[in-house]
Amino acid sequence: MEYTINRSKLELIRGDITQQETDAIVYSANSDLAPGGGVAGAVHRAAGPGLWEECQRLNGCTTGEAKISAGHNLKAKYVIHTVGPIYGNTNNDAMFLASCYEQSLRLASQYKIESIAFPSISTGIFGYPVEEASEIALRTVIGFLTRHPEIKLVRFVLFSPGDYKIYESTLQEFSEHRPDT
Ligand code: AR6
Repeated sequence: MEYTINRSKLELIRGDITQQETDAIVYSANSDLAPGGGVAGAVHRAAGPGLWEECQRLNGCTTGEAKISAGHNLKAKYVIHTVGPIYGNTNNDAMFLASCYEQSLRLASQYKIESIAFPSISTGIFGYPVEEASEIALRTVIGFLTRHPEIKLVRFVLFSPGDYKIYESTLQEFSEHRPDT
């Protein structure tokens, strides 16, 4: 599914984030940026050991923050590492989750990245309900693209068909209620 914001494109696909040819890919990291399970493990495996070597010089990452590194063996030139909230740990889950997307996009803009792919942050091991998370993710990205035309493409890469459907229906709802239509 596609949604346009001025001249930028927001895209939803089913797939594997490690295979994306966007300028940057984002993944949900732990605070040490160490290879873990889930999407973090997949990204570190595909990027090779050089990614973990570089990560050890980045001074970790706090919840809601984002760091950037090279893409190493990935097709993407950059990897953006962001730490999502563990659902239910604080009263500010939504704020931290929005911050992950916002901080990642700010880094993209600083590094002149024009295309970027995101997984569904916090909705695996960290337990964030996908419906709620999809609203926050899509709203934050649409808001950013409205203000930052220099980012040409944001792609959400959903791993499971169920997650894809949920993101699709959230985006469908947003497009039915967009102010300019
Ligand atoms: N491509 C796209 N999405 C993927 C892929 C992939 N290759 N693999 C999994 N997903 P999770 P979290 C989806 O658990 O909840 C790690 O150990 C997955 O289906 O990876 O943010 C980190 O080190 C789910 O929808 O991340 C952290 O400690 C989504 O990615 C912690 O887990 C996120 O699932 C982060 O937990």
